[in-house]
Amino acid sequence: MGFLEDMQETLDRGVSSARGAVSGVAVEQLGFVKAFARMCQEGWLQGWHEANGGNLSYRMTDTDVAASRAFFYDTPGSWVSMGAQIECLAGAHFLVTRAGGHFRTVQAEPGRGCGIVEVDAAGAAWRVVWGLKDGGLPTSELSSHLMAHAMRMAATDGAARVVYHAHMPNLAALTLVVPAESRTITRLLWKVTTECVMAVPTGVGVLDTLVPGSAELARATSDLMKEHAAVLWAQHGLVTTGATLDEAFGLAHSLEKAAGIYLAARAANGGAEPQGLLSDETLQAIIEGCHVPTTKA
Ligand code: 2HA
Ligand code: ZN
Repeated sequence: MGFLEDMQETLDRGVSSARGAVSGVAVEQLGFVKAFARMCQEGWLQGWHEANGGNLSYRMTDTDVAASRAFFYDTPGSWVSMGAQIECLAGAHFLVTRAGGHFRTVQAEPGRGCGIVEVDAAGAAWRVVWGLKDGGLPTSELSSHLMAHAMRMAATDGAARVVYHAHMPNLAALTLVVPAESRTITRLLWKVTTECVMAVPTGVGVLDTLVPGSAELARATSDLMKEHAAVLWAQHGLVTTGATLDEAFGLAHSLEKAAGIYLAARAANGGAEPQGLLSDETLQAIIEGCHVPTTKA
C-alpha cells in the first residue's frame, strides 16, 4: 500500500492527521511495538510460523498505553463479548497479532500485522483501538490468550505480561510418539540436558488434541497454567508465558531444543529410548544443587 492509500486508511479510521503530527513517536516506533515485531520475526526465522501459524499477545504497561493513546482510532471497533467476565483484565490493553496474519510480515508493517485491543471496565468485552489495518481482527486464539493472561497474572503476582503460541516441529513430533501427559513429557524433557529444568522450572502442561480456537482449549490451557508457564497442545504447538517477550520466547526455545535433542538421540539409537537420559537421582541432585524452584519433579 502506498503512502497516500495509507493516509486515506488512517483518515477512514478517524485519526486526525493534525493530532498524529503533534503527538510524538508513532506507535510503530515505540519500544514495546518494535520488540513485539522483532519477536515475531525471530519466531518466523526459527521456522515456527508457517503461513498464519502462531499468535502473540502482550499486556501493555500504563506507560505503553500513555505513549500510544494519542494515536488510538477516533472510532474504535465495536465491543465484542469475551463470553465471560475476567475482572483482573478490566481496562487492560493488549498488543496482539492479527487473525489470519503471517508472522513473516509483522515487522514489515506492524500497523497491519498487529493491533491494540482494549478490555472494557467490566472485563467482559474487547474492542480494537489501534492497528489491524483494513478491518483486521485479533488472533483466533484471543480467548485462550486472555484466559492465560488472567491465570498467569494470578500465578505470578501480576508479573506475567506475555502469551506466545508457536508451531514448532520437534515438540509437535514429540506428541506423535510420546503420550500427551504433563508429567511424562515434563520429566522426559528435563532429563535431556542438565539445563532444561533450570530453563523451564515450571515444566510443561500437556493437552491431548483439542479444536484450535475453541472455548474448551482456552479453558483447559488456563487450568494447566495454574502450575505451568508453558502448555503443549498435542499435534499442534506450544503456548508459553512470561513477564517479558524474551522470557516467553526463551521458554519456548528451551523446550523445543530439548525435544529436538531427544528425538535426534532416539533416532540415532534406532528409535529406542536413549540410554543417556538423566536418572531420577541426577535430576533431583540438579534441582537441589541449583535450588531450582520446580513446581513438580
Ligand atoms: O493463528 O496458530 O492455533 C493460527 C493458530 C491457531
Ligand atoms: Zn496454532
